[in-house]
Amino acid sequence: MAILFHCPWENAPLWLAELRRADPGLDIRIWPEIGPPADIDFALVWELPSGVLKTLPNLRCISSLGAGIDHVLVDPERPRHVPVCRLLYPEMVRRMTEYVLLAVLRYQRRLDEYAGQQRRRVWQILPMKDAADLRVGVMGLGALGRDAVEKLAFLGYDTAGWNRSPRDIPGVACFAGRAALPAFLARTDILVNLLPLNAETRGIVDGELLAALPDGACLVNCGRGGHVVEADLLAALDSGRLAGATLDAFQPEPLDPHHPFWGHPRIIVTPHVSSLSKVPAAVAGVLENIRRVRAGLPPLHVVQPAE
Ligand code: OXD
Repeated sequence: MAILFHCPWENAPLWLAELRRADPGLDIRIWPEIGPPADIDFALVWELPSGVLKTLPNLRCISSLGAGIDHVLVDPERPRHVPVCRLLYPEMVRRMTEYVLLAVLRYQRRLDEYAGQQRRRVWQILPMKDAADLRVGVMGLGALGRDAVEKLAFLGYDTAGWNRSPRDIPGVACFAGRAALPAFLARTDILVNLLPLNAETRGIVDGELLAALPDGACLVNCGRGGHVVEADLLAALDSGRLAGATLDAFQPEPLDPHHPFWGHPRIIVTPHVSSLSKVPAAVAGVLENIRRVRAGLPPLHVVQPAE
């Protein structure tokens, strides 16, 4: 029994060291040097090239190295009977919520405008809105979206959430399904995207969606670059309809050095750090799933893809 490991990130050595520290007995095979494919029962991967998973006859679980599994679902030959799970641990949720709160507070308290004033040595007090007067909408009410919207509600924002299937979150106006999207958008001054990327949600942040937001709205994208139609976003910002965008996910990553997002005065770019992995906590979850799968139990945090 062996683990197939594929991590294209620069912190791959840290993941390996932590896996080996946490369980020195693990047989980890780093793709492409995986030895006999029949040895592999667990795949721990990010962007494993398509076609590899189907060559593993004894595979019992595919675990993403992060919150999203879209990079697994793009493999058309992925064995459909093998469960796909994501990572989910308290620090991941907390880190994402911190990022969302930071972005929302930054818009509410007009920090970027004050930074601009500071550069020009201007002392000028700008009007501000109370949290209760700011309508924040979170798209995607999974574990991350739910925590973020709950904390926003706790801070007093006028919160709403939109999800594929219905959710009930105290203090949050919940909208479900495509038909409810326009009503959700119409009452959203700051739109936070935490949707999973799949065939239904790819390109969802397009000109039509942005036009359905009130004038002067802002976007916070912590989902995937593939959710956003970039030309439509730039057009909405350039026309002034959209006041700002905080973007943490791009397609492809890293963002090309010549990409117009970098230098745009109304865009904040961060390098996919909204919920940066806390490797020891992540590894503890992975080991738990390896143990479960090897004991014949279903892994935790299995995702049923909406393909
Ligand atoms: C992700 C992550 O899935 O960072 O994007 O975990």
